[in-house]
Formats: sequence, structure tokens, C-alpha cells
Amino acid sequence: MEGKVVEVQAAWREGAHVDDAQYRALYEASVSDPDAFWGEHGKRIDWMTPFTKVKNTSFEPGRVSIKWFEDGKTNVAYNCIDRHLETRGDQTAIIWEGDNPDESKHITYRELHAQVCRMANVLRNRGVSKGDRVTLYMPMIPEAAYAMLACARLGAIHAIVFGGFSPDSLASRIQGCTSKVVITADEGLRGGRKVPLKANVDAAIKRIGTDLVEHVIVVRRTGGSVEMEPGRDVYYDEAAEQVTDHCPAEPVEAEHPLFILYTSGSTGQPKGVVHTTGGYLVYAAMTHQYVFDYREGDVYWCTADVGWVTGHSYIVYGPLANGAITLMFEGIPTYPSTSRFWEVVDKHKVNIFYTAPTAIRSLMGGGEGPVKKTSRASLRVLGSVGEPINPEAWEWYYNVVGDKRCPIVDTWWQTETGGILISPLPGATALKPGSATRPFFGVKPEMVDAEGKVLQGPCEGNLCIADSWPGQMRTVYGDHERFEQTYFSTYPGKYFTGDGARRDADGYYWITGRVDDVINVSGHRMGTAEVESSLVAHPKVAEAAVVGYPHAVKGQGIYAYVTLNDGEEGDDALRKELVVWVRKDIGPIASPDLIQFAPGLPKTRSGKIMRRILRKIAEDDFGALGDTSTLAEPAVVEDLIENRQNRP
Ligand code: 6R9
Repeated sequence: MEGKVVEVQAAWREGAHVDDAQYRALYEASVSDPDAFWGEHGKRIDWMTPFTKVKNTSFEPGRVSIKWFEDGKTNVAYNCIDRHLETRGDQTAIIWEGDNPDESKHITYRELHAQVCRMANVLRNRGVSKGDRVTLYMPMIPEAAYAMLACARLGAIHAIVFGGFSPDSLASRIQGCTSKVVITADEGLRGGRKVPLKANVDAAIKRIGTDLVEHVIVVRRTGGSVEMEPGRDVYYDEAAEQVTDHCPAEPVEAEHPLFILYTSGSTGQPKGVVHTTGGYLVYAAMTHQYVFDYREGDVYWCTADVGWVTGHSYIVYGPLANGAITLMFEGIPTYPSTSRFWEVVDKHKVNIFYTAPTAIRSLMGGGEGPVKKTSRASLRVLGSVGEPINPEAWEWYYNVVGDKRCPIVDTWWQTETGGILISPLPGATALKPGSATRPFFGVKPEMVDAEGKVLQGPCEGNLCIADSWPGQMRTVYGDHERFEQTYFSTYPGKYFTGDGARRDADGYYWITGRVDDVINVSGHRMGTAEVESSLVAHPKVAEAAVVGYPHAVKGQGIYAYVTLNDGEEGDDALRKELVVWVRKDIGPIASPDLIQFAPGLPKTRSGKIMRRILRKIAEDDFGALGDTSTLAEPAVVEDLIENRQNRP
């Protein structure tokens, strides 16, 4: 094999779900006869009405349509809870670890059932039924999972908004899917600091007006005092006292929407990604089992927030569908100390640990000490997600955290894909640091060049997926045309991921990052257009262009070129003001790291901003600007280089 290879250790193979030969055989079967393969694996969940049709999908331009198991009926909450009650009612479903290390609890499947039924009844009493949208703006507490599953139980569609988003971002998402009900908490708690969730909901509703949101359900987390609007707002514990813990799970069609999750793209406002019931759950559960080599009794911990897709598929739905023990963590990696992750691993005897490269890189800075003072002997599999993991971070994760004992599954996927598409399998795949390696069952990656020509063998290009898999998003909420346009028009007949990649001689994939105007900051997706439109809304700003640049901890940082209105002075005070402005408008994850005041932006004669040049200057790599012959005013570039902000 080519390049550095970490071979599968004998211990990884022992008891694993698949070895290399089995992977190859299953993969071959899955792509040669998807109907037979998924017809079989579709039975891993329980169906109230069994399906007779398996795959009915088309990527054809103008007629994109994705349906799996379409004549079956099931219920996601039933599959994640009820069907386990007989065999594992007293087993832990969720281990909750609070922000404060003295706070944790275990919730059994039976307790989960009672809690979810209660929450579902509270929602039902407020008029929520099948197909209604419910917005969740929650901290990482068990009630977030109860609320997701309660919606699923009723056939309602949840739309989670990450707790770090601003009131304005929350407002536009509530409006985007017209939610009449919002579930939140008084305050969140992260790293010892309080997050004013309820106050943010109030501000969002103020912005929307009073005619949309009818009910706000407030979980008491900190007990902090919040304003309660009579008739609209209710404390969850008080509402829950009024209802029973019995609530039937509503059978819904396989293609009934389960959730909407807003995500950033290269243009315009965030899109509401729609995932449905049957195919999504089959895919989330199956990938969770095989990619993490999940075994009966394992304690599994994914450090994501439920506000992101990773939290949906790999904290809640995949693990619970498999009857797993899933750990939910309220806090942050550095509180009360930088040993926290590893202390939690020891405290709860975590076997499988799944986190993001940005967390690894930030902990690497503190050296081995905080890791080595913990045991971590329970760990068996390590996972990575959210952005490319650089080989240095991979080696540290493997050597220092895993003591060279644990395989790293570098899992490549997207909000749109619902579950993991490219990843090693612990007992099967020889690892290469920095490579997501090989496709999961049923996934057909295809590399194309800029003209759309399909590339063979080792190559570098744009990553597409040639055919549908059950976990794929079905549409953009309320805008199917945008769905087709965004994902199926660049390379007609294929799903275009927006990522660039390299495929090596062993058929391994190396994701190189986004090739569109999406940047990845600490594993969080941000559209440059969103940050730009926030900046130009500032009264002193005439024009803005935003690009990503390499950042040692965040992966990418946000670099903003800002042209001010005539007569305005660009100084550090205004830089600060603009950062505060964007944080308030979108949320802290969108804060520009560097702002360069630019008298002009490099444009073509037809007026298009030449982002390629802006990226190079932001990377401090202006020796290689490429073709600048189409620039309208070459002098603009001289000034940009002269005043660049990213100097070593
Ligand atoms: C699950 C999630 C998706 C984008 C994706 C890609 C990047 C995610 C990666 C990775 C390299 C990995 N990405 N995992 N890049 N290696 N293992 O992160 O979803 O928030 O929608 O982001 O993240 O660029 O296109 P999402």
C-alpha cells in the first residue's frame, strides 16, 4: 500500500462485526444489488407495516426524487425505545454528564420511555400532531433527547437550532419552518457560564411578532429567573405533572419527515435540510453499529451538540435504535480542566469516543500531561468528524489518547447525507492518517473534474456520489427546486458534495475540504455569504468579502475584507465593533478572526469579486496569485497585499 499505513491490529479484528474480506463482499453486494441489500438491512428496524418496495430514487435533473421503503410504516421513537423494553428495559440508555463534574445520571430505557411519553403528551395537549414543526433551542440535557423523541413519537417534525445561534438566527429558522411551538430551557450551562436561552427565545419572538409562536415550553435547568409570558410560556415540570406517561407511538409512512436541520451553503440563507423516517433510521443505526464496531454493553460517547447533525444521528437516533448506551455531555473539553474528556472516559468507562479534530488540536496545545494522568484503559475505538484531520492531530490522537491501541475512524459525511458515507471499519480497514479511507455499504463515490468528466484510478477532483443511499436528505424544506439546483445541477445526474478530494492508488479517499464558498470553522459550517450579508448590514460598511484561511486550532479561520463607506475610518475600535455586530447577528461561531479594511476589492471587468485572489492573500501566499489579467484595477491587489492581516 501507498504512504504511511497503520495495519489492522489482531485485537481490532477479534469480535469485530466485519473483517476486510467481509467488508469487500458486503460492499460489492450493496452496490451491485441495492434492492436486495437494503431490503435485507431495512429489517433491522421494526415496521408496523412492512415495506414491499425498497429503492425508488432518481438523480435526473428536473425530476430528482428520493424514496426508500416507501410503502412501509414505522415510528422512530418506537424503534429507539419501546422495542427495547422487553429485553433491556433496565439497561441504561443515556448517561448524562453535567457541565459540573459532580453532576451526572443514568437514564434507563424504561425511564426514557416514561419521560418521552410525558413530553409527547405535553406537546399533544398544546395541539401538536403529525406533520407539525416544533423548534428546539436546548442545552445538552436529557430533555433535549426527550423532546426529539417526543416529536418523533407524535409524527411531529423537530427543527433544532444550536444554542450558540443568536436570536435573529433563531427567529429566521422558526419562521422558515413556521413552528408554533418552541422548546427551550431557562438557561444553558457551559464551562461554568450561563447561556440565556429563554431570553434569546423571547428576543426572537419579539422579532417575529406575536402571530406565529403559540407555546414556549421551558425546561428548568439552572433555575435562573426568566420572564414568563402568561398564556404562552409554561415550565416543563409543571406541564408534565398534568399528563400521564402513556402515549402511543404514531405509525408514520417511511417518507414522513422526521426532522429539519438548517445548514449553511455557498449562497443565500441557510437551507432547511429534510430527513425522513425509515431510510434515515436504518442508515443511522447501521453505520453506528459498523463504523464504531458497537457491541452489546459498550459505552459510547459522541461529544457533538444535538444542534448539529452529528448529535442527531450519533448521539440520539443511531445509538438508541441499536439499544446502545449513549453518553450525553453538557460541558466543554477544557472545564474545569483540560483533562475533562479523559476524566469522563474513566468515570463512565467509555469504550467508544467520537469527537472533532478541532477539539484534539486545542487539547494538543496543552501537551500529554493532562491526558496521561488518566487511565483511558476502557477505550477501544476513537472517531473523528467535522473536518479533515491533519496527520499531526491524527498521530497525537492515536499515540497519546489511544496509547496506540485504538483504531481511529475518520468519518466523512454531511448534514445532507444523514449518516457516515466514507470511513474505516475498525476490524477491516488498514488506516492512513488523514484519510477517511473507503465508502460505507451502498455508497458510490465518484470523482469528477471541473468539466464533470468522471475520473478513474488515482486522481484529484470534486467528490460526487453516483447513486442514492437510504440516509440521504430528501429535499430542502419548502423548496425542492433549491434542492435540485444546489446538489444535482453542477454535475447532472450526480449528488455533488461540495467537497474536493483525492483518491490514491489503494482507492482511499482523502477529503481536502470545501471547493465552494462554505468554510469550516472548528467543524462548524459557515457560508461566506451569510457573514458578508451581516457585515454589509452595518451602517459604516459599503462592501465585504469573506474567505477562509488556515487556522492552527479551528482548521479554518474567518478572514473578512471590508470596504467602508466614504468618510469612515477603519481602526481597531471599528474592527471590534464589527466582530460584536456579526456575533450578535449570527452567533459567536461566525465571528471574523481577521478584518482587513480595503479601499477596493479585486474585481473582474464584469464586476465579479475574484475570491481566488482574496483567498491567496488571506493565506499569506501572495507569491502565487495565478492569472490576474482579468483584473479591472490591478493596483487594488497591491494595496491588499501591503495591508494583509495574516502575518506570521
Ligand atoms: C457531519 C458534519 C459537512 C462538511 C463536509 C466536509 C467536512 C466532515 C469530515 C469532513 C474531512 C471528515 N467534513 N467530516 N472533512 N474529513 N471526516 O460535519 O456535517 O456540519 O454538514 O459538515 O464537513 O467539508 O462537506 P456538516
